[in-house]
Amino acid sequence: MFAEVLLATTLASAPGPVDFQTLTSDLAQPTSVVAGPKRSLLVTEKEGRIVKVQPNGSTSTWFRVRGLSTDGERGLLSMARINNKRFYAAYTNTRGALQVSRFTKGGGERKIIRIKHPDYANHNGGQVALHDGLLYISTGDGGGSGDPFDAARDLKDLRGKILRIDPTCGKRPYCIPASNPKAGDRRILAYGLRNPWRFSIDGPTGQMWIGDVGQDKFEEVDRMPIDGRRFDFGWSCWEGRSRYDTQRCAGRNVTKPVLTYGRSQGGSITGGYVYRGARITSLQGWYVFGDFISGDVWAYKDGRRVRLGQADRVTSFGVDSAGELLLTAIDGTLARLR
Ligand SMILES: [Ca+2]
Repeated sequence: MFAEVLLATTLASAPGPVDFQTLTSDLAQPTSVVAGPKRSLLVTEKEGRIVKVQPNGSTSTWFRVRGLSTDGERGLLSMARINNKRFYAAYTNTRGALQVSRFTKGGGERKIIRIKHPDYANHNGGQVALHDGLLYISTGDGGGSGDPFDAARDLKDLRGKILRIDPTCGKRPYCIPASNPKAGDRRILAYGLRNPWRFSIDGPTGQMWIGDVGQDKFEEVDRMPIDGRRFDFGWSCWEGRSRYDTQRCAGRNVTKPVLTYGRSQGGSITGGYVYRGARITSLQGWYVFGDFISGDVWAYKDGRRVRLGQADRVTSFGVDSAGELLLTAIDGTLARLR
């Protein structure tokens, strides 16, 4: 009896469909959204513009990142706000490298770190996130197909990774946090990734959630604590829970994905956020993510996945100043989940 009540309660608490309320559809290939000054939102566009969106949906140019390449998957890929004037951004420079810089509105660009990526326009990673003063950066495996440089497992190569650095370090562009892994290249927090286009850090649990875009068969969500241990997520030995290149498996201690899905459900994962807002009670504590190809948006928690709705060509999720979720789509839409 008690178990049945518990089960019923658990099932009843699953989130139902959510609405995607369009705030504006005037954007040009938006790639990410963050909370802006006051109640505004800041949206990065692929071509380098950062757009300020007011609560009433009106838009204005807030900043322009220059000197980037925009072919294929390249462009201005994400930003992390420091305050009303300063922010970090990740973009591909004119040589194709992933450049992470600190910008000051009305001021200059302070280059923090650059990861070379000259061969292919795809798999640039490109998420930046600021958490407890440290900067987290995702990088792709170098592009092409099948990890051609065998970069993802290589701890001497910064591609196919998530890095953590301290970006405020006196005269140096950055330094290595004392809490980072002790062995090898200490900047590397996670490896064995293919194209971790979007990741997020859930403050209350101290977990990082990574959406890693798959090769031919499987999209995946990975998860790790950000306590300074380094995790290997398997690429390109594994694609999801399936062996991909058996020549690249030796000596690895791989952490399996939290969830995977195949081509019947999508073809390019867009990682999201654990919902910590107040407005959608049933969604609290669920990880929300989507798929760029199928347009499905799902929520995941404790082994369960439910579909929330449809958002075609979703490029990113974001969180506003109240903790509510947003999404951007490549057709120019910024929408609020509610
Ligand atoms: Ca993996």
